[in-house]
Amino acid sequence: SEKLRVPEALTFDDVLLRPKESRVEPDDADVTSRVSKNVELNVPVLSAAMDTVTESEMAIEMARQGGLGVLHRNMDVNVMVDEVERVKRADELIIRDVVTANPGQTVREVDAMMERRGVGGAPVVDDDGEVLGIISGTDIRPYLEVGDSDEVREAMTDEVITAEESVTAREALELMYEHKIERVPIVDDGDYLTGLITMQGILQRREYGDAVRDEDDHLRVGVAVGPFETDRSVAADEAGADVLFIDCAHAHNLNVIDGAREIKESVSADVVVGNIGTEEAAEAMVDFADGLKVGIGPGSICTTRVVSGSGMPQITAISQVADVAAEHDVPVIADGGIRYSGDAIKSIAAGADAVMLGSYFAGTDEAPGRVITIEGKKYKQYRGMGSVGAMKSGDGDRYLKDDPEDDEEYVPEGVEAAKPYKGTLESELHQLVGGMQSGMGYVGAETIPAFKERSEFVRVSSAGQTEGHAHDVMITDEAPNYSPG
Ligand code: RVP
Repeated sequence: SEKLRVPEALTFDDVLLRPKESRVEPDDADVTSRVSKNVELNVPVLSAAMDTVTESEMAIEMARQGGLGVLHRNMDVNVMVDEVERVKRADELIIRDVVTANPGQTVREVDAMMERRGVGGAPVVDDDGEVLGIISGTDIRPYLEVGDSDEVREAMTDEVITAEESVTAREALELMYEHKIERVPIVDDGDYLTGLITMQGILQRREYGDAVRDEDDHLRVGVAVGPFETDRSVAADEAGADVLFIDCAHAHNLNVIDGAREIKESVSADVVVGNIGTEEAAEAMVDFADGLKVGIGPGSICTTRVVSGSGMPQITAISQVADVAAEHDVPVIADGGIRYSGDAIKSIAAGADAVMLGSYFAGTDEAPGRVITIEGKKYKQYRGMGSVGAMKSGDGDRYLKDDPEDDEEYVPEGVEAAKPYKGTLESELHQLVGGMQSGMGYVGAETIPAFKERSEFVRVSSAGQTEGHAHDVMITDEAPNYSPG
């Protein structure tokens, strides 16, 4: 029958990268890439928009490490705005929420206040915010010995070194060295306080040399929005979101595309549309999308394929979408099903520019949720956004249902689960990216674009698959990047 003449579709375990002549050492492989037309990443990795994976804590750490966190949308719009602002405020060069002292306070009061707020010094301002001086623990100490009636105005340093808004980190640091100070108040042209730069803040930023920042030097963040949530999209955009992700299990739905188009017209942030898994779906949105996200059913907690009987194995899905996207210079994100670093780099070989992971990061400290102990082993909760639990605690229109209160109404396409506790995101990412760089070394490509060009797949049999895993041994020590599936 015609109907049974079906094309084959492949996934991660069906293929391997063909090793090629190389002079590329993994450490030298450059993994800079793009997530959308206007947003570059230093590490081509995103954390999934799931309520057990990405809130501000995860997003902050992802951006610091060079990737991008995508905030989930199981939260009210005002909470989402707060979360975006939290990411934007983290690692700020100029601190806005400055602890200040008043000239009439006693040194003892200021000492207690600085202790409570965890700062080592404070600009002294009058009631209008004009900078009169600066006071630090060093200024206070001798006064504390004498008595507690001394006023800040006597103890403070009144020749304050200040800078303007436009100051760079380097200039601020030079001022600090030159004047042997640790804090530089930022003032406007009337000498009114607008912020503060600290030595500690600058040094902390230096630790994150790979951090991904926007034009204003704030960490970048992605936000998931429903295809019909124009209001949420506008709010996220205004709060400073860099990329909006239309969050939909089947974006090749004409209503969804209409909604996504409307959102794209209402915001200035990039808009990534997904998920899709075919050429035709890509064709239907390349004209307006700033990025395409691929994945119909590959997720570890996803049951879409068994529940609906529909889906597309991920390697085929990525390459189909990428063929179309590349012609229009639209970046592609491979979302779901990545268990090992090898799967991630195979995704790039198939044509993706970046990868999105849920399960891989769900066990880290930065993921929301508590560590639970089951039979002496530590776990963190991890659930599909189409699971009953997640749908009940959100508006759940990724997997459209009528009455959110009625359990029986749900036809879930996801499960609720747990992942072994993993420690820091930084160490997980180190393994993931290190493995991807190894893949680039085996193929002999020094950059992501070169790797996409040069990589080739070979087809693997089930015998080949078995050979690829640890076999015929009893594993005695856990490897940081491998556990037998
Ligand atoms: P994984 O990394 O394999 O855990 O997959 C994560 C991805 O699974 C998410 O980014 C999302 O696309 C998809 N997902 C999330 N919830 C569900 C579901 O309930 N079916 N699927």
